[in-house]
Amino acid sequence: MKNKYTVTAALPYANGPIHIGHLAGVYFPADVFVRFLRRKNRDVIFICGSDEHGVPISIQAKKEKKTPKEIVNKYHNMIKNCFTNFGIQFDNYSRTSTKIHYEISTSFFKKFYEHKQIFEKESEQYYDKKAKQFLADRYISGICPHCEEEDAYGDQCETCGSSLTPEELIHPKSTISGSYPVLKKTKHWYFPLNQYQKFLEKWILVDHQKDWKSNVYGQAKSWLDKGLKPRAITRDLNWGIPVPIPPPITKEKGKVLYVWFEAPIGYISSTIEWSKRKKIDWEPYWKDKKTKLIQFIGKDNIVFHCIIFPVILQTNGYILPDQILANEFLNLENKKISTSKNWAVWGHEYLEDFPNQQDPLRYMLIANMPEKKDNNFNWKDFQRKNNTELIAILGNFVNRSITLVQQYNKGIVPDPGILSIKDKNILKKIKNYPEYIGKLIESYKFRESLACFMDLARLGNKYLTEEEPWKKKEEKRIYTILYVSLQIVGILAQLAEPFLPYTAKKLLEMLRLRTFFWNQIKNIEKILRPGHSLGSHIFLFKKITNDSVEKQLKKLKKNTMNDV
Ligand code: B3M
Ligand code: ZN
Repeated sequence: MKNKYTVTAALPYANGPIHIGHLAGVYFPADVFVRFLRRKNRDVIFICGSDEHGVPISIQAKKEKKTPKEIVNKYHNMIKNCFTNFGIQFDNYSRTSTKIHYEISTSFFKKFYEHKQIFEKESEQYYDKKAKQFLADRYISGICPHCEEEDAYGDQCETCGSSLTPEELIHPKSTISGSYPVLKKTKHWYFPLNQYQKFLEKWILVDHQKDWKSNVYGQAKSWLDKGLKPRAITRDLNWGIPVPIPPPITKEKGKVLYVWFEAPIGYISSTIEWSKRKKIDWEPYWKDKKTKLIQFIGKDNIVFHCIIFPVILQTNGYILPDQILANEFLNLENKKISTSKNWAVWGHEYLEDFPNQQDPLRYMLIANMPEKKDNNFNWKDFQRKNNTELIAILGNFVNRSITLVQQYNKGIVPDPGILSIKDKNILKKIKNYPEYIGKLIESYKFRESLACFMDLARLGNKYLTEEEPWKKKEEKRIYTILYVSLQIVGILAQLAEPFLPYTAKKLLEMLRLRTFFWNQIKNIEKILRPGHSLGSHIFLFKKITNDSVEKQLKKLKKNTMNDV
């Protein structure tokens, strides 16, 4: 039996559409990785879904004057379509409002409760008497004790960046009613994370010091260095999964599971949903020691995936993640992407403005992925990458090769004839690319793997330009050059899919070629055999004009002006 891979991508909050920061940070790298594993014929499932609970949803509902349910329905569908339209191929895209997720997440809670692995504690929290509700940190604002900004939130000051607790705010007020909140006693269930300090230290600091990315490792370590404290896993909110309290405590009302307790369990319930649909056992994907769990997450999700979720997994006999991958942030035109300021490029709007041009954005965002440090998206750069890389290198090489074969040999792959030393070297060299690129993807170096793919296109382009078949007198030599070029086009067609799935499809169609498993490619003597007739020519990319770039820049400016 083949070893299994369970790959998860962070469940996006269904409180707004997907923007380029999400795509570059989590979903494109995860999709590249999974597409590659599938092409290696690995047994892999790719799991995601919408995160439909938590304060971000209630806040958006208030803002849009809608119910939380209406909000999650609206954005769940938008997000799901956006992923589909960008070619992100999840095996299952679920949502945390499903019955199955309620059952699974509450069963985890109940088990902790029954085994006395969680405890109750009373504390004082801010309460809005007017709105008759406890206030989540985000619902409290006040003066920042550090920079004296007026509108700092109860969890963070967006002006100076300090993280805060509501008690630290000077003159706290409720953002719901504007009234001054009072402290009121409330009871919650706590997870004694401190008891798992040793286990986590061994698992993270000893087992994964070398193979985790430094941003993830560093954040996890700093939590451990500070010493873990018990953490509440319930909240006083009226939107969420009700705490499943067995008899003696049924009087507790309005308490829900903390979203960061139940949302990660959503990966499991989404897998179970998939397994029911596919009639395949889900347990080996989460419990077999040989299965690799790989989690792609956002930078601000690190602690939950490195500290809280692993404890939930471990105490229930599940496997622990092998890798947790987070990127840094992507800025837009040198400014922080901000949903509230509408400073973003939204996935669905991009596709309206650039229909059928998924791959240029995938290319741009993979090439500029903020792997080690924050990175920047700007429209001019997008235009440059599309026009001078995708079109001028990849597109140009493919285009020239195919049209020349049509012109000189009726679209039929010619015989190689007599190969020069240079030809032989090139034919040998291109066979190494599947392995080069594969190794980079396997070590999560997505930018480099894409650069390596483009090197292959460059190599082909250079070969054709240097050999100038159109200037050759001897027909046989022309055939040889076209044969060699076509082999390069063939390998490009085989290797493009993880990065540029739409382009790969067009390439394969144009060549009338089927896909091979990644490891087979190097052993195939001739990717395109002499005598094989090619399909008709398709243009791979469209030029991005100055006008369309100006339009995008104007749109950004207008959005922000409207909003302020
Ligand atoms: N919904 C946070 C976010 O969208 C969150 C991730 C949950 S993963 C279980 O940034
Ligand atoms: Zn501040």
